[in-house]
Amino acid sequence: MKIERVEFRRVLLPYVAPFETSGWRETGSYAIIVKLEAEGITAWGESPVGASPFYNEENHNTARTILTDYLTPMLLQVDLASPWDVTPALAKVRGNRMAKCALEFTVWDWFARKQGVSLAKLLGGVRDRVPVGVSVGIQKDIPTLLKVVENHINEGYGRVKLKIKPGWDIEPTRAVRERWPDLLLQVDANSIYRLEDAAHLAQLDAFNLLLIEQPLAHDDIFDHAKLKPRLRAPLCLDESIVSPEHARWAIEMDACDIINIKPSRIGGLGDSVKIHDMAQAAGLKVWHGGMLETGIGRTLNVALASLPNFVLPGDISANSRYFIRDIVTNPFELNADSTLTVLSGVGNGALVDEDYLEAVTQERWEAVA
Ligand code: SMG
Ligand code: MG
Repeated sequence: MKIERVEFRRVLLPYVAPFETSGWRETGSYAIIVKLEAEGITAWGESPVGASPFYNEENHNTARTILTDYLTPMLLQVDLASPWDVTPALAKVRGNRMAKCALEFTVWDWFARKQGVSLAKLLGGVRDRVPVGVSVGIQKDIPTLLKVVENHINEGYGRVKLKIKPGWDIEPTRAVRERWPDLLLQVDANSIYRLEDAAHLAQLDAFNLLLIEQPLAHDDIFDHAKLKPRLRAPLCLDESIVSPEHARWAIEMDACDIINIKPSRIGGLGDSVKIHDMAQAAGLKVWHGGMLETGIGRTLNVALASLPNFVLPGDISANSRYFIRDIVTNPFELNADSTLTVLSGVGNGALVDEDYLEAVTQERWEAVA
């Protein structure tokens, strides 16, 4: 397959509520939406790249530059036999994985449509429903946090993740655990602590957590390996695992018990499947993380999470948890058992609301072969 035309849009899609982590606060998504055309088939994809380089090193401006100057011209020259050909074709560009995923995701959708199968099937999915939870940002005080968590439990979410940071860690986690003794509960520090904080972090062991996510630096594996034996709760890596090689290093160094797979952080679905398989072979569980994707990215998150070793609930909530209005006309609804239903139609299954997409587009650019 040779790509004939590819159109990019940078949108600004407002959230229902601001989302705050240990290091930054967001009020909307600045995703890059991709529409690709070849052989009469139109495919859709998304990079959920952020407004600021605070989660990883990229933002929507760097992604635009790298896509325009390098990635798109490189991919337009390649005759693609399968979606697995995209990552090697772009490998010469170092890093910039959120930019790369915009193209890689869209090519997967194209091949699924071409073959007349669902993206989940093409990826090797085995489940028709995937367990999900909700990620709760840092709140102004504990009563507010309890109210927010209660609302999500009433919506049907069976697993809650709390964002933590120094000064907002032990007490909020204790308060949620005391109120809901049986809730599936986990925490995420987004890289804010250092190894010297090990004894402090070990206080979280009192709360029967499913996992502690990425306590140490975004590019660290070594100190996580030193931290792991000092915690009883399973240690999960997010930011640090950006490639199959990083996953292998973490496994060989015994730096984590669990891996959070986000295909955007990893730069593609293909490398995400590789990490899923490596973790499974090594006896490590994986779960699907989230980057507050729009309705387009959400379809591929659910498709990927249908693979067998995604055994813990994902950060893949229903569309209405994120956006006042989404850019698809077929949003996911939460099932009563805290799952989302995997789409079984052809391709990723997103039905794009092109009028609303146009309304939220801030910039548009394209490349033609
Ligand atoms: O998509 O539901 C979601 C959010 C999940 O907490 C979430 N993601 O580090 O895991 C993480 C964060 C990154 C968010 S960056 C805005
Ligand atoms: Mg995380």
